[in-house]
Amino acid sequence: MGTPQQQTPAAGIGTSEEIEQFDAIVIGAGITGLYALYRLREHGLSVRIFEEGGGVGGTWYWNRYPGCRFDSESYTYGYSFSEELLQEWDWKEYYSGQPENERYLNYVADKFDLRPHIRLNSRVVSAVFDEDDDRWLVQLEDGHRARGRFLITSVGILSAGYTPDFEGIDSFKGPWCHTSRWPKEGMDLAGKRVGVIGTGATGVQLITEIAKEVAHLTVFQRTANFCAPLRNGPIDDEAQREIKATYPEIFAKCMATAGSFMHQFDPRSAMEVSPEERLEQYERLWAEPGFKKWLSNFYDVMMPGEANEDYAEFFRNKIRERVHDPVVAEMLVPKDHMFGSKRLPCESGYYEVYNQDNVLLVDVRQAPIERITPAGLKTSDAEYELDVIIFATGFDAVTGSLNRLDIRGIGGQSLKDKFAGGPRTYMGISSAGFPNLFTINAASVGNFVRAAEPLVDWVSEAISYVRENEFTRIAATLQAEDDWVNHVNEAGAKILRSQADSWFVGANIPGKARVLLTAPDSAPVMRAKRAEVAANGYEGFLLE
Ligand code: N01
Repeated sequence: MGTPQQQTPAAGIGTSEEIEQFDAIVIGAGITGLYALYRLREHGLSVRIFEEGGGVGGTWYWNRYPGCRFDSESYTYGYSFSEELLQEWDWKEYYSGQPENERYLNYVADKFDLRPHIRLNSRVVSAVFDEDDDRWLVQLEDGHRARGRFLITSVGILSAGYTPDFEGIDSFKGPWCHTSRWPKEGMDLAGKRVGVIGTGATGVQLITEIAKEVAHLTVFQRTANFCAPLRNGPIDDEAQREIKATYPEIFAKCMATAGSFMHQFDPRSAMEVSPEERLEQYERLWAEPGFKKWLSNFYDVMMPGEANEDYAEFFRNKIRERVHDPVVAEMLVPKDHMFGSKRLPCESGYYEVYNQDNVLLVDVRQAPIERITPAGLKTSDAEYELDVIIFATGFDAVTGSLNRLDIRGIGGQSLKDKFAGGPRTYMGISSAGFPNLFTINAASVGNFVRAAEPLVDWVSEAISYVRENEFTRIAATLQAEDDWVNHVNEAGAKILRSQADSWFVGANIPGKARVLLTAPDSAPVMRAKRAEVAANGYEGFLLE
C-alpha cells in the first residue's frame, strides 16, 4: 500500500497552508469513488477521496427522500469484488431502500478500512493541471489543497440536482427542497399541503410514499411517464441462501447483457408471434418484479417501431385500469414518447394515489408554472396554496457534476468550456489536453455498480501501466476523441434512449446541448473495446 508523501497528524487532514501529496485524488465517495479508492490502494498508490457530503454513499447519501430505493435487484447492485463481502451482507429486500443502501456503503467503507483515506465535508472547487510537474492541484472550498498525479472524477452521473429557475422562489413562506438535497433530519409533511413538481423516477417514488401522510398533495406534471409495478418484497432465509450460493451465475448473467441488468431479451420479435401469445407474454412479465417488463420482453419492443407501440398501448391500458377518474387516467397516460426511451420508473401503488380524495394532478404542460408565490404556486390558469414545495425536477446529468468543478487542463483550458457542446472524451474516460484525468462518471451506463467495477479496474490498470513504464502523462489523443465523439453522435442517434426529451440527451436542461451523454454501446461492447485498447498498449492515448 502506498502512503502519502506528506501527511498531517489528524487523520491525514491538512490545513490550508500545506499541500498534501498523493498519487491519486478521487472526487466523490459514492459507489465508484469507494471502489476506486480500494482498487488504487491495492495497486500500491496513495489515494485521497474528497467528498462534499458529510458521509459516504454518493447518490445513496444525498437522496434521502421518502420512497427512495433501488429499481435493480439488490443482489445485482452490490460490489462483486469481495467474496467475503458478498457472503457477509444480507440484502433484506429485493429492491432495497435508501437507508439500507447507505448502510451497505458505510459497511464497505469500514470493512475495507477506507475511511482514513476519505476527507468528508470537502467540496472541491477547482483542479488545475500543473504542466511543470505533471500533477493535478486540487483546491477545496475551505482553502485546503492537495496535489496528485492522477485525478478521478467519480462525481456521479445524476448528482447535480436541477431546480428550475422559477420566479419568486425566495418569496415562498414555507420550506422547499430538491429531492437530492432532502434534509437529513427529514421534512415534516404530516398534515401539510404539499406540492411536488416532477413525475420522473424520483417523483413517482416520492409521491407514492408521501401521499400516505400529507393533508393534501398537488402533483405538477409536465410529462406523463410509463411506470411499472416494482413488486418489491422481503428476501427470506431460503432465498438469501440461494442468492449467496449463486452470485457467480448472477453476475455472469448481468455481465452478458447490454445494460448489465440480469434480464435478457427474448430473441423473438413481438410481431412474429400470434396476438394471443404476445399478450400472454406481456401479462406474464407484468406480474413479475422489477425491470423484467422492460428488459426481458421481445427484443423489438426496445426498438422504435410497431412492437414498441404495441407494448406501449398495453402499458397505457394498465394505467387506465388503475385510475378511477377517466380524465385523470388520460392525463397519466404517456402519449408523447416511445416506451423505453426514458428510464422506466418502478412504482409501488403510484397510480392508485390519484384515486385518493386529497390528491390533485395538475397538467403544467397545458398550463405552465408561472411563478412561486409567498403562499404557493401559480400556473397560467390557477393558483395553488401550499405549505411545502418539493422539486423532483431531476438532474443536470453527467456534465453537470463536472461543470461544478473548475477543471483546467493544458494551457489553462477549461473542461466546462470544452464540454459545452456535449462531453468530448474518448470512451467517456479521458479528454485530450487533460492528462491523467479520468472522467469516470461520464462512462457508466445501465446497472451502475456492474458498469463501475470493470471501469475502475480498467482505469486502475491503465494508471499502473503508466507508473510501471515511468510515463508521467496519459491522455486521449485528439484523433481518438474526435472519432469517439462522431461514433457517439452517429450510433447514438439511432438508439431508443436518444429519442425522448430526457436527461439521457441533456434535453431536460434549458439551453443544454442535445447529445447522448453516455456511450451508445452495450456494456459488453464497451468492456471489449477497453480491453482491446489496453492490449494494444493504450491505443488512442498519448503516453508521455
Ligand atoms: O429526474 P427526471 P428524476 N416544470 O429528469 C419535471 C434515476 N433514478 O430525478 O419530463 C415542470 O427523470 C420533468 O418533466 P419533463 C433514473 O435513472 C433512479 O425523476 O421534463 N416540470 C420530469 O417529470 C432516472 O431516470 C431511481 O417534462 C419539470 C421531472 O421533473 C434519473 O434518476 C430513482 C420542470 C424530472 O424527471 C432521473 O430521475 C430515482 C419544469 N420546469 C431516480 N423541469 C431508482 O429507482 C423538470 N420537470 C434507482
